[in-house]
Amino acid sequence: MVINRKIQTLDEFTIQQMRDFPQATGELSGLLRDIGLAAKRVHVEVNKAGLVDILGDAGTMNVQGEEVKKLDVFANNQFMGVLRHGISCAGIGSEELDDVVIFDDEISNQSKYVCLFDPLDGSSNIDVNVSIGTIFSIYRRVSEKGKPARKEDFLQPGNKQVAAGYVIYGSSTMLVYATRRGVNGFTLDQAIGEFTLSHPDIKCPEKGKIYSVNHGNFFQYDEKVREYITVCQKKDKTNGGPYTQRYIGSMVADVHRNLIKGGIFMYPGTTDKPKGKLRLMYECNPFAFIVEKAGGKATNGQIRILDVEPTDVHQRTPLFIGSRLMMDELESITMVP
Ligand code: AHM
Ligand code: MG
Repeated sequence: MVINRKIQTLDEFTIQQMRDFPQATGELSGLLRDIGLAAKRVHVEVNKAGLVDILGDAGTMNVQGEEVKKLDVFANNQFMGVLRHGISCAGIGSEELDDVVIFDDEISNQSKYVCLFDPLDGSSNIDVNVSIGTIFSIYRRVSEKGKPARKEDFLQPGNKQVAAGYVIYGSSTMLVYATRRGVNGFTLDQAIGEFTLSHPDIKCPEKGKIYSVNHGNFFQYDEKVREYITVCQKKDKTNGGPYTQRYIGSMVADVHRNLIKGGIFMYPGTTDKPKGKLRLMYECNPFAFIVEKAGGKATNGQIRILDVEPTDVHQRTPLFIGSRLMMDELESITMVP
């Protein structure tokens, strides 16, 4: 086996970034390392999802008489576990849990950060072998250090994120994260069990040819959104087209592809669900932070996603996100009064 020693692992990379920043305490690197560890454990389970009983309902028994955890419950427990036992996180919010969990122990109360995550997004795709992912978002707490974290630490607008990222369990497993210094992607090298830097300094192309939306809801979207989708369908060689429609139904995979290739992803409000389906804190804010840091844009149809003031950790929002010039065109149609 040839080992490429020039390739940096996730740990080496975050430590290198820390060395460039003498004031850094290493807590953020620790947090990312913890997330990387949980991601590796989830990767192992995702890869054997078809072989074991893990698709069953939570609480059922497998043939050995052991309790079977659904994969999304397993993922939630892994992420919560590493963050609880690490030294950098004072509490978590998860799409899987009704309320935030404040760790409230001596070490956690001294921690600088709180973390929100969707442990397994796109989980309806698990049993059909389609890519799924984990999405995470990190905030510096606003409450007093030394005491337990508080609800207001979690209810901060997305523009206060310190870092955000996602893991995609796809044809390979990748971890992509953004800080204010940029966006970097790491592919899991299964030979050494480490995430290694494969996509340094990711930039979202300023335009692309892909639009991603659930066409099944077309007649439930408002008139302006329908008009934009029709513009996408009518693109030809004379005006930057033709466009391709790609919609996996797994946001991590859809937005990851558009981030790399250029494109736009939309989950608009519908007549049945005016706020759409996606969650502001677990899905939209982290992706808005990543895509903006890569040069793209993200809105709720009216304002920047990152400027939405949250009132509930589970709140939903319409989402439009992607390449800058494609977002500009969308806005020129949908934001006209
Ligand atoms: P989940 O958090 O329950 O998995 O739902 C979120 C997922 C996204 O990954 C995806 O973009 C969307 O739901 C698809 O929804 P729909 O089937 O309504 O198009
Ligand atoms: Mg989700």
